[in-house]
Amino acid sequence: MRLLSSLVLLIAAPAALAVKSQDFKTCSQSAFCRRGRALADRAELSTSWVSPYSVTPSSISISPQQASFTAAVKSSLYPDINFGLDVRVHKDGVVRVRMDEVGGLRKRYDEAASWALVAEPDISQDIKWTVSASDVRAVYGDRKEIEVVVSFEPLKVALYRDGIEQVVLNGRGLLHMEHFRAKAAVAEDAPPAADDAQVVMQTNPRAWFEGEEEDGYWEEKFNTWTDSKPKGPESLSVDITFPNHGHVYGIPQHATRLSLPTTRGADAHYSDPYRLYNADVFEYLADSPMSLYGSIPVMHAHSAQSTVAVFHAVASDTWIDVARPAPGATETHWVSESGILDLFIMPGPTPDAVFGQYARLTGTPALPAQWALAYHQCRWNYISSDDVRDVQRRFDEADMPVDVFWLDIEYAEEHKYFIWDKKTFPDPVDMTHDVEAIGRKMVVIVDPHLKRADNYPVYKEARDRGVLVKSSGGENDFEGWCWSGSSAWMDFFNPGSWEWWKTLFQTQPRGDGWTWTESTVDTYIWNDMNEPSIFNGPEISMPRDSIHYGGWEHRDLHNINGMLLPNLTSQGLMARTNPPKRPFVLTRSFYAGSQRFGAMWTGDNLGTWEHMAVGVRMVLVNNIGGFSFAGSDVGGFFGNPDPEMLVRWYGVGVFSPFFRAHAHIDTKRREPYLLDEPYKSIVRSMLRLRYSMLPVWYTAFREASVTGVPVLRPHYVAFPRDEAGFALDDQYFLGSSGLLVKPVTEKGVTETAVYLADDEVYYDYFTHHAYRGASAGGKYVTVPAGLEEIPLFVRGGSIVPTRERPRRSSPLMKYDPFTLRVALSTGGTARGELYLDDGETFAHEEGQLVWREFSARTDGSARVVRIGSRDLAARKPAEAVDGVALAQYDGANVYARTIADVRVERVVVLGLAARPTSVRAGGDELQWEYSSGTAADDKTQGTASVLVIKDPGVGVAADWEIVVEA
Ligand code: NBV
Repeated sequence: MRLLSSLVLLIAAPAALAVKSQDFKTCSQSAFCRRGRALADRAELSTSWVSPYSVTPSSISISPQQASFTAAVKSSLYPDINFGLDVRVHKDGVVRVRMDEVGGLRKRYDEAASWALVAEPDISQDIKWTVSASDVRAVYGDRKEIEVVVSFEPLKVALYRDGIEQVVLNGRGLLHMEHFRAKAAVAEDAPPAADDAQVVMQTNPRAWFEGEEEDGYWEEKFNTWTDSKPKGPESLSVDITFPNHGHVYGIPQHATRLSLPTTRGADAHYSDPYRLYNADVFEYLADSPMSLYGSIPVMHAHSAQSTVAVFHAVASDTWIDVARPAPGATETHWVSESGILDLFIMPGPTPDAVFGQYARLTGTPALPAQWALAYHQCRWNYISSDDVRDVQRRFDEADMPVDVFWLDIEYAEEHKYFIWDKKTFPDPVDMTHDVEAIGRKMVVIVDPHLKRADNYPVYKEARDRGVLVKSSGGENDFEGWCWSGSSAWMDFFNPGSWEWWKTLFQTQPRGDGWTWTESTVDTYIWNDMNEPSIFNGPEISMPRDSIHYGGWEHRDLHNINGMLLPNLTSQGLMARTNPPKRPFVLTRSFYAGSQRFGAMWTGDNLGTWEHMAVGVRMVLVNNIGGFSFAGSDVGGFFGNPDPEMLVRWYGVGVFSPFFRAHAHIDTKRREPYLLDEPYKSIVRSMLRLRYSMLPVWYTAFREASVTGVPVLRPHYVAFPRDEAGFALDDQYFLGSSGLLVKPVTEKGVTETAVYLADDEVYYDYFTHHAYRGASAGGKYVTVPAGLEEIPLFVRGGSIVPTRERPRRSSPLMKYDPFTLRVALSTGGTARGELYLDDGETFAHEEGQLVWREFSARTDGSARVVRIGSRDLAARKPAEAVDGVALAQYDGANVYARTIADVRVERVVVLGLAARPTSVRAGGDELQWEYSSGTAADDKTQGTASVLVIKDPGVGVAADWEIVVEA
């Protein structure tokens, strides 16, 4: 191990080990960010500042269908430069505002949306723009409650709901699309220097607007790198104000609070803006607005009255300032290095509505294979086939379930991905088959850097096809340094790479090219380092003047670059079999739309309590950004967590959508079977808890994959009107299940405070202790949180389906019976859902599925409780975001028949008002036990009554009713 790790350290360029904050730019080290912030400062100081941009009224052209219009935009400072504005309203009320330079010296990058959007959105049929002397406006919505107003002079776009301003673009006059210019011409134009800002504004407004100096226009240095900027300045600044929303969330990925702290103004929490520039930040800080591995330029703005959101489809380096000029109002300022303005305004008015609107734009999360929701065991590295077999054996001996074993970069000979190092992995296919014996899977890493070696077929074929990124100037293939030494990078923007890359994953030989014959159709993929991470590059990434297909500079598309690898890889995995199986690809880098291709994780976290806590928040914010399938390395990537920390980290992982333990090569082995007692048993119970709840996770994922409403839901999503919960980010709900969890992320804790938002009963999942919330402003309750306890509650009114037979892997649970936990509300009712399908193919898209609704109703006298199950799929044929109707659904479908014998083996009813006198199904008296509990009649503060009905003789996929009489 030691030997291997020092070898790796040698291979890694020294730069990789020296990465620190100083390797990444601050705003003041980034010329366009400096320019953007300076403009905001000048505008702030000036009393007479007005934006130079205006719409030319005579140019307005409304489309024949009325839903969109185009117009010419001018800047009073540059009358010779032309801009075009295009505003359209989608069928679901989303407003898209695009602005580009027209007929300029060059073309701005305008393709970000084409990668992010799942399809070209449908345009509304319900819009009529009205043009007046000062603006163009449209009113729409069911109640005609929404109004969009585009003011001409200065250009301003505002969205109102019920007459209240929701979103305002350029209200502060910070819109600036730096037009392309010729170097010499600008130099001649250089404004005279002056000290007084007001004087400059009057005498030389251009200088006032753009700054007196050409700050970093044509070249920029950072540390030892020089960025040649052949295109000159082309940044884009826009202010977006939410005058009536006091909280903003989103713009993952940052290690910070869910409700974004301010970055500007007197009370600014951070001094730098939030940055979106995908980067491999070594040992990242647990509380910082710095950029991390992925970027989703989506921001929700929320108040008790409404939720709105914006999505800016821009792919270049972007800095976002957040200020709170007054409580209940938020100002933001977005500055991007290049690209067009392509802004989607989502009118809400609720978080769920926004999720649907965003999902219609960028797609819902793919429904994962069910095994992918189980436990994953990773490490850098399991060093040999025998090591993998040994780890598997030890999990089995310890009676700990696990579904997936992972191989990091050391499986690959000289880090030539796909190529097994036969010294350590002499029998990869046999090893994989051994893992697959009880339905387990292997995940193997494939990074986007290709070793420049003629004996590496993947590199050779990519080079010969001309599908590698070019260095500045566009002549030669770009060369950089990564794990594989001197490397080249795939350019997935090149369509010539697409079909070819997919063929690599074929497990059968192909006449005209290399394929991965030493893999199986159950080998899945991990894409790392795809920011891209380049050890000897600026900010550990690719020089911005590198050239991609179509002549675009890397700076134009940096933030979407990382998304293309998992996109094509997942397609490659699907193409291996006919019919296809659901792919699984884990990606480190991501962008808006990445949710369609697999899972993400939060990268190289540290084994500290702070990182554990912020990891929970980062996963939550990723859910807000539409990317539910998220997790952080359980245990922390760096460091050796003590047993207490490791146990708590498992508690976090059990309630993360993606649940994987991982560790750096220099850490001690920490597979959970190595723990001593009592830790080992605690982790075993936690793993079993996750497995028992796979039906809940799967049902939540299915809902997200249809509606876009995320799997993890923070309080503002679950209770959008409850102000007291808006800043909460350490507890959350799991899908629509009614499960509320608060993972413990602090050392030495024995109890914790949990916030209950409403006047409902919440039952402790394990002890059945009942807690009652409060109607106004919610209430905190103190709950036990010892090391063996995860604070987990079922909200009254929920029915939670689980499978409680301990198994070694999730495929072994396929025919296991179910337990239903019926948590009665204060009104004596409950409901829940269960979604099932084969868990691995796409047959569900043809209606091969089971989707049940469970309900409990209490009659007026509260003496009879009827618990029933009915077919939900038959009743809700077109719930989907895109109307993916369950048209072909038939209750007796082939899949449903395969589980016809799967029973409900236990029904646990919490909170019955009185001891039953009889419990019957289909007229037969059932076996049951009842304990009356100690809770008062209002079901609060005490142990709830528990009725356990044993083996009620009902099928999980059948219609039935159980009648409980008191
Ligand atoms: O491939 C090695 C690691 C991997 O284990 C980790 O999960 C990634 O985030 N990888 C980064 C490369 C470098 C780590 C210092």
